[in-house]
Amino acid sequence: MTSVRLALSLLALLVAAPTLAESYKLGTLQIDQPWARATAPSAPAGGGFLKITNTGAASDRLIAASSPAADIVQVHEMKMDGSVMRMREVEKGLEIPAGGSVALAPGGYHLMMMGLKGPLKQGTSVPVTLVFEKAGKIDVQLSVEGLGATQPSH
Ligand SMILES: [Cu+2]
Repeated sequence: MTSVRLALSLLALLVAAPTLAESYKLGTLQIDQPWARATAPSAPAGGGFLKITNTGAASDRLIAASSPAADIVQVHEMKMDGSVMRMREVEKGLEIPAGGSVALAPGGYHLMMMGLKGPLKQGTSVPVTLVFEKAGKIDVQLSVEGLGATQPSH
């Protein structure tokens, strides 16, 4: 009972909190809370995160991404290689299953912005174009959170 009440009050808090990051709709896809982690001045790359929900009856794939803030944007996955965590580009794009959702979050799938043209500064936003195999293109704004942020601050 106590935990239910706690969960409910947390939920109320979340609902009441102002949201900085937006939600976007593209066909049957919904993109929630796009954000990026601030980078140190000399960092060559930065990570972008968001959640993609597919309310449609057919799966789709995130096949490409780009941003004016970076030379290249790739969709990466984290994989254990023995005892070492490595990341690499997702082959053939990231599947968004019909009726399902995929989270790009620290420690897992992420957008890797490589060849940054400048540091990502907290409180700013980074425009990114996402390209889906079926749904097409959409421009989203990643809100930049603090250096060590593991999730959006709001
Ligand atoms: Cu990466």
